[in-house]
Amino acid sequence: MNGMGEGDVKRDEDVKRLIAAELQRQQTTLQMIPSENYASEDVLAACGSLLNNKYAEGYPGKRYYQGNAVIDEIELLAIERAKKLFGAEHANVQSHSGAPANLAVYHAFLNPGDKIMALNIAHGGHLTHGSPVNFSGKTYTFVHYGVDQRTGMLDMSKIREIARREKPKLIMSGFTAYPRTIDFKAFHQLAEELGAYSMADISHIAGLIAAGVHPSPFPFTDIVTTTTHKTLRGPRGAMIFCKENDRLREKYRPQEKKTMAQLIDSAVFPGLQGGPHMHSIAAKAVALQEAMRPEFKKYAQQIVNNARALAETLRSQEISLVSDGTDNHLILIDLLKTNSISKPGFGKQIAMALEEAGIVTNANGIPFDPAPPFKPSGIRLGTPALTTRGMKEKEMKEIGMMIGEVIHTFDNPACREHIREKVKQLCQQFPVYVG
Ligand code: DSN
Repeated sequence: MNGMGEGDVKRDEDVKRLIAAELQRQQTTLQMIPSENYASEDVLAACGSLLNNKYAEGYPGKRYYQGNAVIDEIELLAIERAKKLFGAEHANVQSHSGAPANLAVYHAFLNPGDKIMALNIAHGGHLTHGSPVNFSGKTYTFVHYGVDQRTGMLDMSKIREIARREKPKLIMSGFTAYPRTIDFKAFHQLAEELGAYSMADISHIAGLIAAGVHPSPFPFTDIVTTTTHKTLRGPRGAMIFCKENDRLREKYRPQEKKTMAQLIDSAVFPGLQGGPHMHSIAAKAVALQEAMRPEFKKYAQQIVNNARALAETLRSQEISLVSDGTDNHLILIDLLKTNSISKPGFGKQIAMALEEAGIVTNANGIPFDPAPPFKPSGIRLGTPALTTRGMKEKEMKEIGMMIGEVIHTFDNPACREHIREKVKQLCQQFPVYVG
């Protein structure tokens, strides 16, 4: 390109080769990490576009730099589509990722030391929901609820009991490893009763909510955060939604002139971030429009149908599942209660064995896991990416049988070779990124 010099050709070839190798990996193995997906070619094109080049600190119509007329249109389009898709009152589309989105919310509404109630990380919460090693746990006072030990599910009566005792300022729902339906309304009602903010981090299930296959928190929840690249199938990034008006202003900030929306926007910029990533915002706009199409509703319903079919197959092979099944896109295998393993701390080894067979999942803690987080006793897996490839219940049954075989023959690595072959054949039948 003119004016750019010859550059380091070797380095360019290195990265090209590695991207080609990753493409092959994504094409020839089963991507079953529930937070991953295959974004469309249009999303990837926007992500890799020249919008990368533009700085645009500020918000549409109020930028610090010149040259942002087109950029304003792009951001407004993304905002409008985000609000329309979810039925939200206000959307901020600048957040770079899920962790900073949550940080921005805490920063907007809380003071250091304020109390937040969220799901225990070991029971399916996220790092930013109060892990002691994360900014959230270091800055705010977290009280955690857990799932019921017998059912593996949330028990709202216990959650109410903790909340009434602890009186948090913000009550959080939305999780990263919870396979069941979330009663967002019950969480919001509890927050209303206690004069707390309600917040839902819907990163994992945003696509399911957009498509109406999981109940939505939007009609009532004060603040909602989501990443854009999981079930929503967009680019890496995040969005923050809120109500226009702060129902708790009198209680917490009687002198405050700003609306909730203004508090969120200024917490994102200039509070936390500098220039927005406009290539990513454009890609969010593309993904949001894709999610409005009727095909996306079918896709999201199929994700759930596939997860159910997979869960049934796993159970039929005596593989124990946390909560005994799933209502959404993910499944959590309990290796401790699976007879052929029955020992704590085997998640990583099983995840590695599955990867050798071409099935990519992640080791994950299970509720009440006696093993430490780096050596957990569970496997988390899900169906969003396989469903994007066009796989249906029939393939889920085949894959469930293969997963069962890897787990039950864990001590015999030779068994994985023929499964790897089957996986390759299955992947050939459902090609991805070939256009
Ligand atoms: N890493 C994401 C997940 O896998 O759920 C959450 O940030």
